[in-house]
Amino acid sequence: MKPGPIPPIPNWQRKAWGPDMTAAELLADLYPSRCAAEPERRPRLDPVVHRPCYPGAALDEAQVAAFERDGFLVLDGLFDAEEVALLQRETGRLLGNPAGLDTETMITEPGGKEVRSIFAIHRQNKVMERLAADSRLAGVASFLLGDDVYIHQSRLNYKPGFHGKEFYWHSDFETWHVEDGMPRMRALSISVLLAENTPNNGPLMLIPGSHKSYLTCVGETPEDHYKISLKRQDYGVPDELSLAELAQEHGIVAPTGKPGSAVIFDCNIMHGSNGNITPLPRSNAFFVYNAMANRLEQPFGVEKARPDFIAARDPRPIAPVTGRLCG
Ligand code: 6CS
Ligand code: FE
Repeated sequence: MKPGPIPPIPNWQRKAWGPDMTAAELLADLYPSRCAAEPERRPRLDPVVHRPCYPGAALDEAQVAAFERDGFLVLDGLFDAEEVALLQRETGRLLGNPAGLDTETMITEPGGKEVRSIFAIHRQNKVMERLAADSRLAGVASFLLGDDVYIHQSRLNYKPGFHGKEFYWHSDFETWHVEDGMPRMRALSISVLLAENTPNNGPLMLIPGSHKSYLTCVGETPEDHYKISLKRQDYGVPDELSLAELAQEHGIVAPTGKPGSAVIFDCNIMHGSNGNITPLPRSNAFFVYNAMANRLEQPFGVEKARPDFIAARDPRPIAPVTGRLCG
């Protein structure tokens, strides 16, 4: 079924998106952060879902409504056992034999040698490149973002047993806007579970509904901030009062699931994860899909943009690939 026409965008969105923006508005920073003495809770100016649902769309009406309302959606059993085995073999190989990887893409745990993340995995591994382009991921992202999409960032987060450290609360968009130059909230992450995410081994925690508020942060971004923030983020993290208010209003959820499931989450949802002191690793593959119309400009809050392995600056639209990963 061909997708229906994208409806004309209402005036309030046209102003934010459309061709009749004034030069001043085009240059305006609509999501300023890390530039005031006090944190603020500002409204989201962008839609969450950029295209109405239609019969045969990548998600059904109920899923679209849930994602719009909550800012995240769990897709259980997206990949079958054979595909999961392939992904687990590949990630084990990458971890066991990092020799062929670009060393700057490998991030170790703070104060340790354990691998915390490997970035740009879709550029360094053929199986991950195929996974990133899979229609069950890229096709869903393209539908929700109402545009062709590209990979803004990919990473394997290992969260090793016993030593996996936490990821403190944050909005990805706040960082991607301030440090990478992502103009608008028209991006999303998809985490593919490669090991069982249990309530105990540091699953992703989310505040449902928090994606509709923009919490500005205080504090000036240090030079080359990514060299520490990818290990432990101390700037671009919200204040405790705002966090407490959001958690009070919306609660906190920690979706768990079997390997092969996926969690889609909006670029601006407040999320984090606890450390992992269980013997079980919590490894996930994350792909960040950005709309081609939302490709990076100059960073809105720092002089120097982050390196390309963290934030792609020469986007190529993905042609989603259908069919199983292992043929
Ligand atoms: O700075 C970033 O882009 C990365 N940091 C976190 C904590 N989440 C998003 C992304 O992986
Ligand atoms: Fe994040």
